[in-house]
Amino acid sequence: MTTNFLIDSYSEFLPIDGDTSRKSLGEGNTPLVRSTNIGPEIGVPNLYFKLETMNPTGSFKDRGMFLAVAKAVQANSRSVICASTGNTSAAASAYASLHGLKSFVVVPSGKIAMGKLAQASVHGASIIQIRGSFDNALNIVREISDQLQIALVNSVNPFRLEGQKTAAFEVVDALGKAPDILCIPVGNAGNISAYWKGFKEYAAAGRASKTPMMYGFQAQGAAPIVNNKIIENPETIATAIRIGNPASWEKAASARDESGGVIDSVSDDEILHAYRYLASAEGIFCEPASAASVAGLIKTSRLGVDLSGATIVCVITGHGLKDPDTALSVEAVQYEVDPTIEAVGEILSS
Ligand code: AN7
Repeated sequence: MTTNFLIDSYSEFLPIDGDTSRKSLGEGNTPLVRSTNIGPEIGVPNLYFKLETMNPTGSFKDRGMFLAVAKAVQANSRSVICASTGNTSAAASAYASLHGLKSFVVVPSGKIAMGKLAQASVHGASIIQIRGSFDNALNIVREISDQLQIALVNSVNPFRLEGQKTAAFEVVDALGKAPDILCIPVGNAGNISAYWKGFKEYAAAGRASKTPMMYGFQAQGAAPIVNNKIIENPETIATAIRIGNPASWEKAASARDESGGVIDSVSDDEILHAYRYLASAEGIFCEPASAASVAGLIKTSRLGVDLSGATIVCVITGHGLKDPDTALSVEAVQYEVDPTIEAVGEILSS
C-alpha cells in the first residue's frame, strides 16, 4: 500500500521536502500496454501505448497537478487559477478540492469538451468562459495570478513539469530501457518538455543507457512550432491542443533538437482516423488530441522509414469519455425496435 506512488517511487527526482503534502488521488503508475494490432499492421512490431487515460481525472495532467497544488498549499495559497483547453481545469479543480482550496478556471467559450466542463463543475471550480482562445486565457491568468496572488497552476509553473516528468521514469521502468522513439501530442508543449527532462535525468542517474528521439505532433490548424510562427486563430477538432502560441515553445524545440527528433503536424482527418483505429483495433478509447501521437506515427511509417526494429511508445494523454460529442459523431451501428425477441432477433440474423 503506497500513500503517494510518485513520491514513494521517485522522491529523489522531485522538488519536495518534509513539509510538502503527500495527499494523492492515485495519480501515476499508469499501464504501458503493448499494441496488439496497430503496431504489426503499420510495420512497428514493438509498439506500446502509455495509458495516461488511467489517471484519476482521466489525463496526464494529474501527474503535475498533484505537485503544483501541494506546493501552492505549502506557500499558503488559498486558491489556484489556470487557463485551460479542458484537462488542466479538470485536474486543477480536483486537486484543489482534495486540499480544500478554491479554484478558478478560465477557458475558451464553447471550445471545451463536455466531460471536462462536467469535471470542473462537479469539483466546484468557478468557471470563467472567455470569448477568445486558450492563448488569450493564458495571458489573462498570468497577469491576474500575479496581481491577486493566486497560485498559477498552468505548466509555466515549474512544479507541473517536475511532476509530469515521472511518466518518462515509468516508461523506462516498464520497458527496462528507454524506447527508441516517443510519440506525443503537442499543445502548450509542456508534456513533451517534461518527458524530455525526465528521460535526460534518468539517463544521467544511470537508470537508462540512452534517451529516446522525441516525436511531437501538433494539429495542422494549430501548428505554431511546425510552422515557426504564432497562429492567431488555431482550429482543430482536437480541442485539447487548439493552441497557437505554446508557453513551452522553446523547451519543446530543444527537446526535438537535442533528441534528434521531429515536431510535425497531422490533419484532423488523420487524427480522427487514428482515434477510430485505436478504438476499433485496440479497444483504446482516447480523446482526439491523444490520437495525434498515433496519427503522427502512422504518417511517419508511411514516409517509408523502417521502424521494424524500433521500440516506440505513443503517449495516450486523455480519456475518450471526456469528449462524448466526438465519439457520438462516429457513425454508430444503431437500431430502435419494439421490445420483442422477434424484433431483436431479426436484426441479429439480417
Ligand atoms: C489530452 O488542459 O493544454 O503540450 O489546458 O489535454 O503539455 O499542452 C491540454 C493539453 C495533449 C497537450 N493531450 O499537452 C489544457 C491543455 C491532451 C491534452 C495535450 C493536452 P501539452
